[in-house]
Amino acid sequence: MSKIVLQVTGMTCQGCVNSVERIVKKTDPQALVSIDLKSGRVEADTSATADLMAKAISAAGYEARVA
Ligand SMILES: [Cu+2]
Repeated sequence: MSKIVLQVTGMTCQGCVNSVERIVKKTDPQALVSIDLKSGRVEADTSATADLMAKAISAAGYEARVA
């Protein structure tokens, strides 16, 4: 497990936060994730790479880049 940080745009409400959290957990069920809606900052302790996580989140319609 290592810590990754992503910058995600397109999250506008708690529902979006929940969706992104679900995507992270689907990509890595062991992931510990914390999401700040205001800043769009997504931090996760995960064994998945930041790139893979960003791709999964982007595929759901948000814009995610490795921070
Ligand atoms: Cu939303």
